[in-house]
Amino acid sequence: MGPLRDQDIKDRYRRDGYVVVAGLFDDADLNPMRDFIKDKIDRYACDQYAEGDLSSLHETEPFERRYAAICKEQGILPRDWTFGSFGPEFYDLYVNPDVLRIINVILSGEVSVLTNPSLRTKLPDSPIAAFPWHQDSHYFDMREVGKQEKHTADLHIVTVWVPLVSATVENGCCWVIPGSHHWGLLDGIRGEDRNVRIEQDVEALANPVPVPLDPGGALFFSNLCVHASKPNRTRGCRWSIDFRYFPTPTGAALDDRQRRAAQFVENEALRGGDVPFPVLPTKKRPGWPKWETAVIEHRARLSKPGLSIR
Ligand SMILES: O=C(O)CCC(=O)C(=O)O
Repeated sequence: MGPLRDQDIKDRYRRDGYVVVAGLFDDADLNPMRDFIKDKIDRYACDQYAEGDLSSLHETEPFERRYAAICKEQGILPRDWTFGSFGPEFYDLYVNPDVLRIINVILSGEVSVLTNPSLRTKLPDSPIAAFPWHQDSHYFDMREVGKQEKHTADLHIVTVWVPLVSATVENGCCWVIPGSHHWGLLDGIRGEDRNVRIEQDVEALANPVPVPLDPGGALFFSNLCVHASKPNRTRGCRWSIDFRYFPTPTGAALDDRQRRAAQFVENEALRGGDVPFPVLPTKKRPGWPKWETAVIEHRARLSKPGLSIR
């Protein structure tokens, strides 16, 4: 099958609430991200080794295995990547012309990027890195455990999910329910494990499908698309990164409700130390140095000790 035409992408996304685009990236686009990860893990291993908390650097392990081997030896299963996700490699991904071409097809208008990506380690057999059925709106709307709020039901936000190693059913690729974005924003609850889950049995409503994906491909899905991921049953990490685009709050095409929701999303991001920036139209986009300065200044104003830049 040849590459998808823009109209196919639009039609599939409208019908299913997601679209898979294979062959979007070259390795040259993804390697800076992998190098960023490798560097952080190397530094972590060296520090832990120097402190006597690791018996070996595990440096002969391949990219997929090294962090898993370190965590296994240390008996830890971190849910999240805690080594930062800010730098030119991330900026370049957010403004990648091929990604933005697809975003323009499915979101259109004035678009900003949310710059707090999830860099996912997805460690072997980690129960907490398997994500129960949810819609991404739940994560925007309910920051705290036990809270039930709905702010973004009428706003269209697009997640871009990018594998850095092959994502397979065995290592816990994403699963989606085609057409579920037509169900509206369902009730969800944020649990003590910080994961949000839809409590009703969505698998009884329609057929979930797995989305295995090789590096180079990307899964684009709507904030209302019901999706999940299952545990990783292999010995390696399932590395991936996902990030999100939303309508720029000042965009001319938004109605009042959408503008309030877009402003809510932007404010929450700012509160967390991130500085979303416009990506479309391109003339409104800041370059890396300008955005870097904005982030450094913003984080200094918030002066939260945990918000290190690198
Ligand atoms: O990467 C995963 O395993 C889950 C991703 C997900 O649920 C999301 O991006 O909202």
